[in-house]
Amino acid sequence: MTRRDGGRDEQGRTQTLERTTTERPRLYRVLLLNDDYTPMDFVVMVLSQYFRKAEGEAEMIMLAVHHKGQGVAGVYTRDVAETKVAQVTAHARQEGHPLRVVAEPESGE
Ligand code: TYC
Repeated sequence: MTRRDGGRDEQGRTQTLERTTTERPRLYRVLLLNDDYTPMDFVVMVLSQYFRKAEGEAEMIMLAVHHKGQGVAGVYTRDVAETKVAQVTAHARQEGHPLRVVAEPESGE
């Protein structure tokens, strides 16, 4: 909903636009990438602490990443996804692990 008049009336007063529909924000997948050095236990800890996965599911996702090269840790709005990428990357580096974590938009691009 954009207006050529910049949302102002003839007197230059700001106008209000009513909207009856809402759009859902774009969602981003946070992906874990496999590497040869990050310990399996650390990846399981990441999945349970940062992505709230139960122990069994965390182990399944970690093993799927280990075997297939990458896997989805969770799906979030952009800010949350980027924050998790930053937090997990910082934690991994602090422990000396090369774990790579990235966010990508859910629908293409
Ligand atoms: N491949 C690692 C190992 O054998 C485990 C691992 C799993 C690393 C998932 C990263 O995203 C990852 N220790």
